[in-house]
Amino acid sequence: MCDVRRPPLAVCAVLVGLAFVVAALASRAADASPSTVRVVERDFHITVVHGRLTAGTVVFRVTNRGPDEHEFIVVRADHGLPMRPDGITLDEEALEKSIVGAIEPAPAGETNVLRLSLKPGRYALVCNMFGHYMGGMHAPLLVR
Ligand SMILES: [Cu+2]
Repeated sequence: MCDVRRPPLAVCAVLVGLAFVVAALASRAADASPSTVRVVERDFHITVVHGRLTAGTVVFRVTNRGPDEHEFIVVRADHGLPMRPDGITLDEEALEKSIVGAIEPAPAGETNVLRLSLKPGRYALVCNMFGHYMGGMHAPLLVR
């Protein structure tokens, strides 16, 4: 890397030092990258895999394994979730202010990405297509 006949050794030492600084900055940038939540939906279950989630940008990668279409809704759930009078689906009108993001119903085999900025709190990940929530398509999510 350094030709000792021309640049003095001190210059080499500075260059090596700079390389360490750049590497340290690069690893710090990697630490600040958004949290990723891997979600797999199927009839009628939601599987969620993630590490420790802290407030800030969270990227959801949602795959529908089908066979039915499924939607994906992220909703604040600090105080429970209200049902519609039918007792089968969540009352999305009542939840309007609590819904932080959603992916429209997607066919089996599709993967969609949803990028959200989340505050600390308890959330629920749900599919609220008719009967799907009651069928088991909900999972909790905690953001610290
Ligand atoms: Cu569904």
